[in-house]
Amino acid sequence: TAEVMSHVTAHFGKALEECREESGLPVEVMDEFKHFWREDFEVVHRELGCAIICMSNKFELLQDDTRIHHVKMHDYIKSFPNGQVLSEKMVQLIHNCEKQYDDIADDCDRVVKVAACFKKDAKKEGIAPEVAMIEAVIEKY
Ligand code: BOM
Repeated sequence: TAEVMSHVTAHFGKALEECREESGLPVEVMDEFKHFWREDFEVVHRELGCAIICMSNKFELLQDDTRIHHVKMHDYIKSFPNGQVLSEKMVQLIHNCEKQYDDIADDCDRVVKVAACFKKDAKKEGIAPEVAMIEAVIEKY
């Protein structure tokens, strides 16, 4: 659900600070990770892909091939309130997007494509949070 996704985003987003430098993502492009879900935020910058890889690595959510580690992603999402109702759907959506962009060799370029696809599909499925929902839980993390 969007409520659960707001918790996951609030927690995951904290790692952006640690990844700002090495990813080269300018503050002007994205100052806080919650804006990922804004209606008018375009998920297009290669550096955002690099940042998502770096952030995911902080929580060991990726395999060596930079695709999601299904078991670890499940466990991560399940660690949030009501996480079990979102984890399967979320892994499914991400994996489905990974399959569509498997031919892109550059990891950052591929991951930003996967992330944009995930955002679009999450909205379609009604599990994309409003930024206000993320703001409401961000202080918990
Ligand atoms: O192929 C690697 C894909 C990496 C995962 C991309 C998922 C989308 C990240 C952007 C949105 C994040 C919101 C919540 C945290 C997800 C772990």
